[in-house]
Amino acid sequence: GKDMKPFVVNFSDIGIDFKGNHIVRKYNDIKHIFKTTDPTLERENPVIYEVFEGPIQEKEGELMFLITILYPGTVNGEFFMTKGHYHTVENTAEVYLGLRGKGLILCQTKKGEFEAVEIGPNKVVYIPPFWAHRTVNISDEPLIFFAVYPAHAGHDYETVEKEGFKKRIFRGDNGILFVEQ
Ligand code: M6P
Ligand code: ZN
Repeated sequence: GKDMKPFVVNFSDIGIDFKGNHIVRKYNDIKHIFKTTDPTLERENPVIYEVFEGPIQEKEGELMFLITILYPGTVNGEFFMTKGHYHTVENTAEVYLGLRGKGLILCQTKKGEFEAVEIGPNKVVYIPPFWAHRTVNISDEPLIFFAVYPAHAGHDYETVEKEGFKKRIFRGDNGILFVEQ
């Protein structure tokens, strides 16, 4: 806002003096997004991903920025992934910059268009307005990326929960498998 001054966030200080919001999603919080369930994961309830949001107000004119760490693993072969969302203010875009690991961003529109694009170091992904987005870690290391979007965009999880994404991503014998939901 008007009273803000330029500032720097050192994401290598995460856990030490990080000032923003820290969101942690564990397996049991999000297990319904996967095709199958895994009793071992239910018991151990590992962190699937965590998000460190910049200390930014969710209002028009501001830009929210964050770092996401999506851990490696599968639920019976289906790679760990984020819940995924449309923006509540649908006419808002988002940019991702890959920092570590390798993943896919699944994108789809309410009209039924679907695209999967790669994310990783040196890759910037542009998600246009009106496209839902979900991130999948297809590597064996944590997938870490930076994201920025208009701070007033909001998260619409309901539509994705109702309709799902067109495709699910599984570990295959030689690479990855796209499975129609
Ligand atoms: C990215 C951004 C965030 C989002 C996070 C986790 O970093 O798109 O806005 O919160 O991924 O994804 P989700 O909110 O769908 O669980
Ligand atoms: Zn978003």
